[in-house]
Amino acid sequence: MESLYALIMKIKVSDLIAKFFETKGMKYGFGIIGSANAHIFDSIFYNTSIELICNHHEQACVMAAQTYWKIAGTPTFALVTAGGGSSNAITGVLSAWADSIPCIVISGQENPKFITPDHELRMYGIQGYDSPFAVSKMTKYGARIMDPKQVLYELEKAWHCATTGRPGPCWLDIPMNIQSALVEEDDFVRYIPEVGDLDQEGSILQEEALANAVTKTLEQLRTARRPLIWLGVGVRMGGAASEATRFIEKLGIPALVSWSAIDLLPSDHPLVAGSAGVYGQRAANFILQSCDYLLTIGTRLAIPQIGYEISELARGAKDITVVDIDLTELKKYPQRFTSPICADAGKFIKEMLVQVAKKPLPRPKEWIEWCGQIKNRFPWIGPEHKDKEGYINSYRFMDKLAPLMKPDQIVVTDMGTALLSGHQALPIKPPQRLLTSQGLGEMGFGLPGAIGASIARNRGEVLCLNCDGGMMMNLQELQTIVHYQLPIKIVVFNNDGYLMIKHTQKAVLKGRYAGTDKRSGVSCPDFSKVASAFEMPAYQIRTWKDFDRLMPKVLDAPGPVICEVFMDPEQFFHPKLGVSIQPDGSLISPPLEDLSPFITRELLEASLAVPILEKSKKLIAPMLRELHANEKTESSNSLKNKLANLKEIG
Ligand SMILES: Cc1ncc(C[n+]2csc(CCOP(=O)(O)OP(=O)(O)O)c2C)c(N)n1
Ligand SMILES: [Mg+2]
Repeated sequence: MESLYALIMKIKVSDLIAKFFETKGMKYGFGIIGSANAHIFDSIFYNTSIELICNHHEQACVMAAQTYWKIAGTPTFALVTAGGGSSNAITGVLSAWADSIPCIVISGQENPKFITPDHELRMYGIQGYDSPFAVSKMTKYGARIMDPKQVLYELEKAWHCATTGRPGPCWLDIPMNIQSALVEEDDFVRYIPEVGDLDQEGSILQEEALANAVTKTLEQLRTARRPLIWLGVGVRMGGAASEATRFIEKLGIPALVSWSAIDLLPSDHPLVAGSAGVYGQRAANFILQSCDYLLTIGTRLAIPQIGYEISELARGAKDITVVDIDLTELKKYPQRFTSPICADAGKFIKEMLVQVAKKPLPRPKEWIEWCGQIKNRFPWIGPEHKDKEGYINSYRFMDKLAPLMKPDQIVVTDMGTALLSGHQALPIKPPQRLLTSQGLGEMGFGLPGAIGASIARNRGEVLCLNCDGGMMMNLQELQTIVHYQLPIKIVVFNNDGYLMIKHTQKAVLKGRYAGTDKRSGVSCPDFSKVASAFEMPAYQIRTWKDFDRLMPKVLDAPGPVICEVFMDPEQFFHPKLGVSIQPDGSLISPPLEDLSPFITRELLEASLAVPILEKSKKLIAPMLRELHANEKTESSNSLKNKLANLKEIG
């Protein structure tokens, strides 16, 4: 009798895991069952209030966990089984790692008696392999739990590592018979954070050191003639998203946003300069290259943002201050990052607000005016985006879509057209959100990303901008959407295959297509028929008339919808940093301000507060005349006159 009582007081490890997640505030998790994780599935399903969303591919579970975190603001878990179940999750884990997203992946595993600790065996028992080791280069912390008493310790440690410092995914591998073991509650080992558990913890500036770094930075902003701030998603991660607009207004300094921080500031704010980069907005790139002091906060300044030639980044600025929580990122380009500051972006911004309230900065009025003129001169939609007969241009689509969006619209994009047009031409106003996979850039992110965001809003509405190729990489998730009746409006840009890669083939392989369209090996199904197989309504847009008639219906539909948009299968993605082939066959890699299609050298010169580079003068630009044929030279001259004054003061 006594031993039976003792048994009842013991906790099943899988129940402890489920309770742990519940106490961390998780309302939803994502998973796919197998024999190796069945105990945990059962415990979460029957013994907690957490709803387990069952995807149809493990990569989708982790992708959904990413957008869940972005919208809910709290991490969740992906629960996968052994073998292929866990290896399928790896793309999602790498993607979360690249984008600094906290989540916990739990994988089921073969029983310990088959496991060798030294990685010698390729496979353990049935389907087992060393999954934490396999993902060790893309997780902040990973462990296999071989002792049931260690479960709580490992969960607490994984949570701490995932959510502290620069966030990221953690992975716990739990053998089946550990999941089902019974442990006395008092026997569970607890985790107390230790120095050294997190890399670089000691390097992050705090309190007085942080305040001093802020004072120095404000001095630099004070003395600059053309100061510019570049905000990244670290600002949101640091808990300062709600302060972002007030921040730039209090400082009174123009600001760029990285692609992952587009939804931090209203695109139409007079101080918002847009997003610069290889696929940047023309005005944003001019402003970046013209500033004389650059302060970046919470952005890792990836190549798509800063271009290929680091020495040419913000080339009008002698000094670049980079604020990042990750010391390694700060050491990336020592020749150009002249003042690196290791700090939490949110804390840095909050301290700046405190100090600037005591001692305001002078307003760089002429510079702000100049930035405004450049933005007016180069709107996001230009002559390069005109529609081709029979098709609608994807950039114009974004422009027409924006006014139809809801004030709190969540937009999730896949790659290709959806990513580029979505990030170059869709205006966003917080609390609207724009989410995608930035670092890994994996096709197929759109559908699971939309699922995670919708679930985070308790089955809320999401607009998913997708492409024919991207749809096919996680098509099975349509059933997850239908099963949970998620009101996700899916726009599919249909362009006969892989348009982005067709352009690569045009640029470097003389336009020989291989594996990029129907004739060269890749095709996509009729998405209206796909929609009907999943019992979803379908719409097709080929003209602006269709758009006006159908798009409001798509956006107002109560449930999931697929809407195909037929675009030119050869449409350009513009503007973009390209290369220029010279008459002698040599290649010139233009600087960041010189985006394609090229503008006249005269206009380029007039649009910069720094002299144009010699190599820009050499570029031959067949599209120049065509693009600016109807522009009167006076307009460029008057801009030049207006700017001349500023150049002198700069
Ligand atoms: C998982 C994955 N496989 C391959 C690629 C390489 N890739 C980048 S864009 C692209 C084509 C995208 O086609 P689609 O989704 O239809 O967009 P489009 O460019 O046609 O608008 C490919 C194959 C990738 N980014 N991700
Ligand atoms: Mg395509």
